[in-house]
Amino acid sequence: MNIRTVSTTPFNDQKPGTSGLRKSVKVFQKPNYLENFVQSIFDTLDGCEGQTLVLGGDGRYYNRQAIQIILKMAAANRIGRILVGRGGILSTPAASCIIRQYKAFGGIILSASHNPGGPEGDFGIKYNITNGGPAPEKVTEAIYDRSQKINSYKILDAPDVNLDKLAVLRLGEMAVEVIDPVEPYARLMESLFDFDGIRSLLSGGQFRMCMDSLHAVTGPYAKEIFENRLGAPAGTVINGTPLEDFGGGHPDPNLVYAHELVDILYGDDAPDFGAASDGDGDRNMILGRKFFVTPSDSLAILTANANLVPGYKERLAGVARSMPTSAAVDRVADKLNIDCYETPTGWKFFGNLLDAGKATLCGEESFGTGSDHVREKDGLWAVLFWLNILAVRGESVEEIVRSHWQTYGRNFYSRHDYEEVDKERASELMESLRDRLGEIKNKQFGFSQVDYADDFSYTDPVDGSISQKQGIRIGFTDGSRIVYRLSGTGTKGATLRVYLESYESDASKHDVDTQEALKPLINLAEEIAQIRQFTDRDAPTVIT
Ligand code: VG1
Ligand code: CO
Repeated sequence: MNIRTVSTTPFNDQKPGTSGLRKSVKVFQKPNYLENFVQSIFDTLDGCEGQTLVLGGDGRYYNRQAIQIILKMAAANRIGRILVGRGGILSTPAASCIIRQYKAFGGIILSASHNPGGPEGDFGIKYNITNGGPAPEKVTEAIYDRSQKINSYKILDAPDVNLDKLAVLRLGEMAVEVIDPVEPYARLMESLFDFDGIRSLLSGGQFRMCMDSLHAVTGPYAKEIFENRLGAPAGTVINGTPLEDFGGGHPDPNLVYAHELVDILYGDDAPDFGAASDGDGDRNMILGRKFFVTPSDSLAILTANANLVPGYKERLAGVARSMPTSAAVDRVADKLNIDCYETPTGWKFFGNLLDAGKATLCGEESFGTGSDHVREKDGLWAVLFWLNILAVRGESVEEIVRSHWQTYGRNFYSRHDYEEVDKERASELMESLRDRLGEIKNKQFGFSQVDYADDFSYTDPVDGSISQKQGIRIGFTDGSRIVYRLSGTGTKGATLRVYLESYESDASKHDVDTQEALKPLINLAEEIAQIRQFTDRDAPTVIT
């Protein structure tokens, strides 16, 4: 078989964002676009020749074509072996799990996560390192630098590989193993949770759950785990067949986009427990009967109850949360007397803390929770963690959350997103805030006295690397907080995220609607940043 060297020229927009390179499918279909980025990855990886890589994606449109291209390029770049999920499928946490189990050199994951799919939707690609986690910034920057100088790529002339049958094949000199995408992951879950206890809960006929896979990658995983291994009735998993366009929806597990599940959990005769996951399976939403658990609370509750779960009993070294995530978990860490780390947004910042054994559980306000079992956030893992707690405590989701608030107080929390706003105006809004930080620092707004105002900068406690400009935060003396940052995953215009948080210790005031409780802060966020003026919007596009 013939290895071809194809000449090419750089694309100036291949800088990875919060989680890899994300663009519309149309951009990825441009001649050489995918190839340039993939060659830049291979060129950047020192010593990848002869090594094993893991490859798979969330099954969205263009997944199969991209996999064929990447396989042929890997063979031409002298990779030794590729483990690819059957059908080209691997959820992001399963890819992380497989990289670790097989001690692979790294992996390439194809996903645009919660962004819509299909020919008019988005596509994405990211590289994960040996620990199974997203490449840190120094690697993504090196890949980008390379992409700006690239002048050729290598590809093997060969027929497409059959991805639909488990097999060990050859592609030129390289081995291709088509592996079961579910089994290694399901086995890992069995090692962490009390499957017997959860099985009694799910098959006892009393307790009912509904898992919405939103036509995305977790369908086969959820069916195998909940229905086959844990005995939940058939039909527990809805929208469980991965579709290339996710049935036309946003595979984003929140109250807005997972509306079918929300209708079921808020309807008559609602089940006891509901959950949803996103496009690539790393996010989760947890619902009780007519009750929503915020992701920030979920992290705090998992931490507070970790001793009830076999895989975590008496072994929490510390916890970590992204900066915009609420401080609910900080209060639990305080009580447990363990460290709590605050990192920039994006799972790549947890990698070092997990590797060094400084953090055991991690979470983000954006419906992401996970632990040191892999190096990605993990949607089904969070669902199983909740089921394990429910099986042991025998209380409802709502009872568990309310008693948590009783003990620790409640952190009211919401995120307001302004999607697809003008890029330049959004940057101007951020610049204007940055310019005024000194002046905002000592200000009094009505009853609210500013405690601190800064642009979040993070120094990694393990390797000392510094990440600056990670979001403007304004904290008030009563513990409430506003954070502004621009999304690094969107593909159209800019997305402004405004994160709002206030704290209430008095349990008699915990029943207030979140948006109501945050009203003064929402008004303040507008007053300080002039969001309407800069975005030309009267209201956020999505509130979570
Ligand atoms: C968003 C979330 C962030 C998450 C990232 C990737 O990033 O805010 O918390 O880690 O998506 O999640 P941004 O830059 O748009 O705010 V996923 O499920 O896309 O891998
Ligand atoms: Co995701």
